[in-house]
Amino acid sequence: MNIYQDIVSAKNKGKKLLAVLIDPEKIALKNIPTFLEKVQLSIATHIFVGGSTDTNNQTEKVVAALKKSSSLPIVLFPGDANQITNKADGILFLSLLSGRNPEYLIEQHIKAAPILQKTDLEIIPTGYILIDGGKETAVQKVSHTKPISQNDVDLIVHTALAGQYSGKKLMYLEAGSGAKVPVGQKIIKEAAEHLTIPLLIGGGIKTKHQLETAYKAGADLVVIGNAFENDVVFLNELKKQ
Ligand code: 1GP
Repeated sequence: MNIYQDIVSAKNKGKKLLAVLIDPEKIALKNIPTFLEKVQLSIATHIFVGGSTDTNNQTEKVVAALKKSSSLPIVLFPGDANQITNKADGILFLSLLSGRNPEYLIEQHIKAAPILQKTDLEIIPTGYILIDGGKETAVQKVSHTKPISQNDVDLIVHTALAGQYSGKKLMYLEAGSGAKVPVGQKIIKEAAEHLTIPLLIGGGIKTKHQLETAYKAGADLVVIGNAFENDVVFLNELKKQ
């Protein structure tokens, strides 16, 4: 499995990708097999696992359960270095580029380095840009950083470009989990036009229309968490043809 190369190939072919985000703090282990059955029937291409916090250290157990019943790549999307487990296939090594908190720009990475060195995880350097989604989100609270306004398109694009120039292999524009307003079309379009690396969009996407709008604007991979947790009907609407 080469997660990154597969994302790049999909981008080059114009094939859109969808990640189902599972928050280990929210999913009950016993519900995983049934949930995964629906995921496998859908157009989802990846499973991301992570949350801003994992107080009860559920990540490893959840990943192990997912691995048992799914053939999709399982990618860690960790809020901090404690959420790393070798049982997954890869990890988004995230830098919170919209913020100015060294903890999420380099400190957590230093803590993670010796752990990662002992794993076989595919490490994917990813720029992470928090964009105002109309409510204070967990990332904002935990990271003590402010999101960039949706009106500040230039700042978002310049931040993303700076990330690409410093070697990030993916760029994730995030409105925050449960955002009222997802990342806007204009932002996605501008970012996609300026970047050459794959573009990930997430936060507050709850309908097929919003998903298609994000793809049309230029998202290569969309991440959906809350809407699938709360509403399996939506997941069923995204059945493979
Ligand atoms: C959060 O972008 C992801 O980090 C997904 O957000 O849970 O709102 O879909 P939702």
